[in-house]
Amino acid sequence: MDVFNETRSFDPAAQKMLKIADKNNYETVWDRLEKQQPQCGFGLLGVCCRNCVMGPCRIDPFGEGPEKGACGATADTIVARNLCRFIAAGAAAHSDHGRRPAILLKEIAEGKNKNYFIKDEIKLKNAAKRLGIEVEGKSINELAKEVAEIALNDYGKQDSNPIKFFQGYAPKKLKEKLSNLENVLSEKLNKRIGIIPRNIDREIVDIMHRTHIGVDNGPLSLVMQGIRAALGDGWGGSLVATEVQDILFGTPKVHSVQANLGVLKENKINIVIHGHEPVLSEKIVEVSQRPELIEYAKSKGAEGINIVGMCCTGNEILMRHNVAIAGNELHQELAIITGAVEAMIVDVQCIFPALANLSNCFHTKFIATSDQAAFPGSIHIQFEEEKADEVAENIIKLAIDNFPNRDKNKVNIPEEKKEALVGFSTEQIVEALGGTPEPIVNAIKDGKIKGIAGIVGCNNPKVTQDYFHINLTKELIKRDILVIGTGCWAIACAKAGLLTLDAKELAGGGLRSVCETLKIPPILHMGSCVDCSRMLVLAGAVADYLGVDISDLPLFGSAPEWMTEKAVSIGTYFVASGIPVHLWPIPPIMGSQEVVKILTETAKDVLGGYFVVEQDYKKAADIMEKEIIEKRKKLLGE
Ligand code: SF4
Ligand code: MSK
Repeated sequence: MDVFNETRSFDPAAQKMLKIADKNNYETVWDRLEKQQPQCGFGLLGVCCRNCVMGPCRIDPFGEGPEKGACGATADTIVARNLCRFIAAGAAAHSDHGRRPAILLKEIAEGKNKNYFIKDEIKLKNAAKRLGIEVEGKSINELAKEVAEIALNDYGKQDSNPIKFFQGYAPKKLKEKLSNLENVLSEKLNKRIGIIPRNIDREIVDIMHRTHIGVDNGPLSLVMQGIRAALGDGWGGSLVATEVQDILFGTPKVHSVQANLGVLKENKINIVIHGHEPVLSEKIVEVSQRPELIEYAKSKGAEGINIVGMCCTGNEILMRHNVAIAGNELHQELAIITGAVEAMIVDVQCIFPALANLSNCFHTKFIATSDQAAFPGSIHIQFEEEKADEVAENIIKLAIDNFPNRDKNKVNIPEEKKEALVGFSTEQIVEALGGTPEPIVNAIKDGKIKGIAGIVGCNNPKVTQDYFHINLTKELIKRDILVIGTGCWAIACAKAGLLTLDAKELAGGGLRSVCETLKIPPILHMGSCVDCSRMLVLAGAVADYLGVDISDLPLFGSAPEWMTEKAVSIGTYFVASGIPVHLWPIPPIMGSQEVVKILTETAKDVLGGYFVVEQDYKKAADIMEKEIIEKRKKLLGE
């Protein structure tokens, strides 16, 4: 038994690969994190400020050192500003992701891009209706152009009206609640407070402006702008990404795929696609199926081409195609260490720059493709939508040409892989329910299901990989709580064999019977990080159906192994939409009692959602279950 590596990862495939890494001195994220210890206490508490060069300043949390920065900023101001910048970066990453498919949709509609076409016309029409576009008598291209223009206008308009995506998709009571809250807080603080997003980009720029030295110093005012930017992500940028990607590449449908490093094939050209945006990965999947490329692969001694995903680009192609997923975030280095990867293709977000050095220990070509993301030591092949087919073909050929360079003595593919039922878009869930949320609502009313938990987020080497994800999920379904989610959590569940109909055996009796009736697993994979918007839309649909606010529903969110700034934005828009959220590890806010109070207490009073931190999965499940039971009782008037 390798106890050391068992504390690093809960996944047997990862444990095996870590052993190989240790033996051969291949450095991984766990090694580098260890070298960072002890980490800076000021940073962990969020009390250091580098927002001007009178600093850096830091506040002594024990009251023995400075209580203020050189400009006079207190710990409350500094923590709130840092939190806002975290949210801004997360919202920017998601929202900028959404911009790309929106531009592409417009170009397709105008006949400027012939490499892509619109796959889901029904989704396009539904989106158009939501956005208030008259659908009758218009061609698909006309509708596509109007939808794309509304999306792009939501990024760039200068008036103060709510963004159209929020107006068209958010449930009625949420809109009313946030609008009232703007008035109440403006009066209370004697200063105008805006919460409803006016423009996806502007709310992010606004944060960067107000967190500049000498602008906004009020913790509540700052946090509210953080909330506004996060709402511009959840009901804006991320939603644009999900909706437009579904229009372009198809709304996911339920199907089965395989998950974990065992999906790499000894006799095939293995290409791992890692990152977040599906615009290139869709092309790679499509082009890799061309007979002439398969023949070319065979001419190099391989049996074919094996495209697999990693992280959220992996989730995007897994949701829409029968493409296996090699792993979640902490698997990215381990995939290379199998020695069987001809090419690791990356775009943006969550990609370790360390992959460049590591791939030098193997024959793997580490190929960067985004103009936004340089990886020193990588091969850069610039992706452009107008040349998508050509770029995809070049990348695949490079991988094929690399196959003869594979060193068979270095190949170690673990056998672990599991079947997973995936593709639970909101549309597929509603279809499984027979076209209305009624069966789920009835199951909650009858007490067969207590409520729903949405789990999101990453891996973080500070937490044993997948341990919290798997155990919390099992604990919740055992307690008759249906679990839905996205991102690296979903991949963790897929690797653990939890995304199957058989997983109902791990569920409580009530949930099991619902799964049997609806023929769904008790744990539903809803997609990538940006697809957290699917959960919002689903929650909104149920709230509107019942005529209540989202905060009245028995829902709870969790990000049990989070690490990215995007996860903070997701958690914040869940909370702002009325869903309480559990987090582990602790976010860097503990240096300000006031900010902690706003996020854990004030938010609960005014939004219905709030944050809670808990390290133990059983205690986290207790907290979630207790709240869900209370909400359910209240909803039923019990
Ligand atoms: Fe220090 Fe204030 Fe500058 Fe921050 S903004 S670094 S607290 S002087
Ligand atoms: S990839 S944001 S580590 S979920 Fe979306 Fe995974 Fe978190 Fe990146």
